[in-house]
This record gives sequence, structure tokens and C-alpha cells, in this order.
Amino acid sequence: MQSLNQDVLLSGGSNLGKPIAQCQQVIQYLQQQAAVRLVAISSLYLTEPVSPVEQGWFYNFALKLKTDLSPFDFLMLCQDIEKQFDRKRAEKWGPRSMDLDIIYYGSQIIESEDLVIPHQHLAERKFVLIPLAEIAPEFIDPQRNKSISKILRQTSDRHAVLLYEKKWFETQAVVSL
Ligand code: PH2
Ligand code: MG
Ligand code: MG
Repeated sequence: MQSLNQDVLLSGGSNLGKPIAQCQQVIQYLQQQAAVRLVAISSLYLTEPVSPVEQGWFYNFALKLKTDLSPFDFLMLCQDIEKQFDRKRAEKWGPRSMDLDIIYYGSQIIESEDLVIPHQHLAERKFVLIPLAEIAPEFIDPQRNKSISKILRQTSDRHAVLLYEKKWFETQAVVSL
């Protein structure tokens, strides 16, 4: 029996291909992983790109889950999922079919070349903070010692983040039965 005792907060997003279907597929894929238990799924948001590169708006969401995987194994799972969506890493701030970022891994602080947790840009990104604040408002950032809802109240990011659909995942699951 697995304990699945690490709490992970993820941010997902897509603005290439069929973004909404891809976001739904990521969740379905994670639900099939024995080492992962999904705890909460945020609403789906339509968000203005935060980028110097001209591109379409993103669909963004956040997930809360429990896992037995180490942070680095979890990173490999995320990269594996991105590959399945044909994610090309050509342009740093460019459009992408799927981006899955680890924002928090419990209260761990990791600063390695491949992985930085808490995510280095989270406090300047409403497209990360708004979905996260919906599912984990009281979660305390271990570096700032502040809740996610407080970080959101204090952010200077003014890019648009629009609520697109609240029940976007459950609805689809029923339709696809
Ligand atoms: N991801 C980026 C850069 N800019 N902008 C929005 N709105 N949503 C994203 O997911 C996003 C972005 C790099 O990962
Ligand atoms: Mg990202
Ligand atoms: Mg990423």
C-alpha cells in the first residue's frame, strides 16, 4: 500500500494544437498513474501570454496531488507528459502544446540546475497564482512564509486572467463515458 504522502502543486498550460483537449488529457493521464493521486483540479482559465514573443492566449489550470515520487522523478514524469504532447523546446517563451510545471513540492526548497522549487516566477504570474489560490489558498510558500492568497494579493502582474470554465474536467469525463 502506497502512502502517497508528498503534497504537490502543479501549474499546467497550453496555447497550441487543441489546448482544452490537451489539458483534459493531462489530467486523465495523471489519474492513471499509480504513484499519483489527484486531490483537486482548478477551473480552466483563459490567460493573456506573459512573454516578449507574440502568441495566442493560453488555457491554464492548477492541480493539487499526492505522490510517492521524488521531486526529480516527478519532474521526469512532467517532461515525459510534455513529450507525449509533441512539446518542442525550441523557443524559451514561445507557444507550447503542453507545459506542466511543479510550483511546490510540500515545503521543500530545491535549487538545482534542472529544477527550482518553489517555481522561480510564481509570484509574478497571475496565470499561476489565480488557479492555485482557488485550490490551495492557505498553502504557505516555504521561502516567503506567506500563503498563496497573500502572494496573489501582492502581485504586480497585470496580465489578464479570465475564468473560462469551472466544471471543465468533470463535464468532459461524463461526456466521454
Ligand atoms: N507560460 C510561459 C510563458 N508565458 N503566459 C501565460 N498566460 N500562460 C502560460 O502558461 C505561460 C505564459 C512559460 O512557461
Ligand atoms: Mg512554464
Ligand atoms: Mg515548464
